[in-house]
Amino acid sequence: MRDVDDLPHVDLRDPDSTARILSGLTTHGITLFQGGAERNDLLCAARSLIRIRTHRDSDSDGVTPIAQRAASNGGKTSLTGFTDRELWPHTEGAAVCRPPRVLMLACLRPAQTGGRSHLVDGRDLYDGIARTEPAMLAALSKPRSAYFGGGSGNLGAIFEQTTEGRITLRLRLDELARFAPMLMPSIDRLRTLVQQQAIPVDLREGHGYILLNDRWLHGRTRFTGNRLMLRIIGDPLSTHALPSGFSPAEAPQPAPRAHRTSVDTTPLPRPPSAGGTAAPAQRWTDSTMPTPAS
Ligand SMILES: O=C(O)CCC(=O)C(=O)O
Repeated sequence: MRDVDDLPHVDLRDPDSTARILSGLTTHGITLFQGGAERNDLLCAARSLIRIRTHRDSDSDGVTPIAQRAASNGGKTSLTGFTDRELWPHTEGAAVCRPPRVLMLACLRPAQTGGRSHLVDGRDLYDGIARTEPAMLAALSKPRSAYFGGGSGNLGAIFEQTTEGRITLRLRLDELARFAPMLMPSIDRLRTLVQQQAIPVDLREGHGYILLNDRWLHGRTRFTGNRLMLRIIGDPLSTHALPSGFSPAEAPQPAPRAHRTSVDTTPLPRPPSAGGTAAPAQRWTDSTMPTPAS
């Protein structure tokens, strides 16, 4: 497994930091940074790279403070970010049609205990599965097999191929995810792989990461203390021409016939909000969940 020292690092105060972040995003899909203890420094760095998206939970400049909020513990999964609870590695905005392509997270105040970031490279995940478990890869790439969100979520596949032949990853493994019956045998295995491949990172004050959200998953462990992170999401400026997702080590292979016939390939039925009536593959809780922004 890779560790944090294998990933590109940059200091936001360096004059060539934008170029170095871009280089890290191009080669690794991620760059870790330091020197980002001020909100304005983060905004400045973000604006040189992306068009910032504002959303339900952000301030008007697009920055979202991630801290425990007194009113955020009503059990709503889409608000778990604003508690002290663990967040499993996930894609930001997995439930929306076009998740933000880039996510930036900076630590303004570390936790007293815990709150460690967990980062998972979707390319390593994909390549590992492709090498050893092609039937599972075929299942995870099946159109209309994974639904993320509450009443109005997104129906697609965990791994999707782009028109350029690259692969994008979209995943969350909490109560706002449900999967076609054919995927269920693969989901426990996938959960194990995500856990095994998570790179732990202890972000100190002013440290953070910027990553391609259609390649990397991000999460954190539970924590104590007055932890404060700032999150910015958006899409690469067109001048940077950052392609979606990642190139797999090998072109996607069809699953061996014996495996292909052994799985139920029924696609996920339409979600109830879209008029479907079939039973969910996993506990369906949208009656208690608003449309999530994260
Ligand atoms: O608190 C963190 O470190 C990550 C927050 C997060 O994953 C989110 O808000 O989606």
